[in-house]
Amino acid sequence: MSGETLPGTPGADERRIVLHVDMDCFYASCERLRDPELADEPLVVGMGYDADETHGAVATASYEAREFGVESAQPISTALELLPRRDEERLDDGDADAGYYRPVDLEFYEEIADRVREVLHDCADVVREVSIDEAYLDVTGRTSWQTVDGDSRTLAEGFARHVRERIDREVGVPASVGVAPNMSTAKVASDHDKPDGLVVVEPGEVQQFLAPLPVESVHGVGPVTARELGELGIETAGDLAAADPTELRNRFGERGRELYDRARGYDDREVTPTGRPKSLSRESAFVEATDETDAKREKVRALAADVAERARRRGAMYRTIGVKVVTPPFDVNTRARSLSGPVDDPDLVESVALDLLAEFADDEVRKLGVRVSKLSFAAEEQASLDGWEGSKPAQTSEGNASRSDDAAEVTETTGDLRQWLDADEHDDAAAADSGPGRQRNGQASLGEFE
Ligand code: TTP
Ligand code: MG
Repeated sequence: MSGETLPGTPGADERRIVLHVDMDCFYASCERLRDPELADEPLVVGMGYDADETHGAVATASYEAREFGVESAQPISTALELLPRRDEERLDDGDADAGYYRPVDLEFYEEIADRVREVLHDCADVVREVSIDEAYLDVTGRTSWQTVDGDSRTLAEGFARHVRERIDREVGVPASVGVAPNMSTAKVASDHDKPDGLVVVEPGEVQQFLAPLPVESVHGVGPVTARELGELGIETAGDLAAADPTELRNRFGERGRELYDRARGYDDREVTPTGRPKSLSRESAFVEATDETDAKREKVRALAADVAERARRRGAMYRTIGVKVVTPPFDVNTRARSLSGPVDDPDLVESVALDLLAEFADDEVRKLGVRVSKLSFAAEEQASLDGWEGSKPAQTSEGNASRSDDAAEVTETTGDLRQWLDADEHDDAAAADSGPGRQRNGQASLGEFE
């Protein structure tokens, strides 16, 4: 089937089913996963924070801690004034007005995020990951806007509930999900009833849903824009939808028009899959520099197996295998070997990496890394035969860096990450959608969030 849209069919977007999944207080939920004692407690996760100290800033706070006024990007010292730190040494410290504080452990959160991604990819044909805890799914081919007899709820709602439950069951962290016929409305919907929310906006209800919401709810409107809009008497999404688009464009440029469209619930962006990495790498440091051959070889073996496994999971073949060897004080040596054609061969990754390591057999080593590059990907899944799917452009492009892969790069990495990443050939195409303030390693930077 060609799957073409019939001529004159209004708004193909009306039929689309887009899910936006955003994990609830994500870093805090990860901390709770490994320490169930933190469940239901006020919990603050601090960036640049060390146990018992007062420096750093809030990365996130559990919903219980938010009740005290603690919020992202606040200095830890301010959070401590609002919510004193619980004395965890004292077993009887049952002070209801005290909270737990934990430092950010991005490596662990990335592992959890990877497991969530696996569920999402299993649930949808197209997944666009936009940050460590957020993704859009196009599930048009998997469910429908229809209702079943005797139930006013759509099949899409049941599907979204199933996605949320799978994340909870298989990973153990809570998510909020928004369902709508387009991306920007799905995003607003996922945020509408956090935490543990499920908000479904059916095609005929988009404008009605958006209209009463404060204008800050429109995706892309931060506090600064909201203030400027307020000066024009625009307080709600409905006000924005009713405003004069020419005036908005004069005041805010092209963005004004875009925000106007979003407030009206018009957004024809396709959910495009997160781009592909150009290389995959993993590295790991020794606790202390070592010249022991066995220790070095053992680490390289583990890294090689890990990288090869990730490549296989992503359907990637590689033509170049490389190692990175960091010797004291901080000398970074990279060596690589190219093959005659692309392979998916974990044994070869190991043997080539060990071979390249041999040059450093007598050297003291601080850190080791393994990388596969010159990646190519097997053909994409065939378009499904249900007609609508087939109308989408084939997704066969290669070469965009993905946030998820950047994130994955970080997983086993400490210290001089940049050098290895810089050596990797990433492009930034996918990063443009990652939202303000999100650095490409999945950790948000402070002060940049609108
Ligand atoms: P968010 O999804 O914005 O926040 P959240 O998941 O903590 O809470 P919510 O339930 O409202 O979605 O960001 C995801 C993670 O990114 C968050 O857990 C920690 C990190 N982050 C920062 O490090 N700094 C910040 O300023 C923000 C907003 C987030
Ligand atoms: Mg979140």
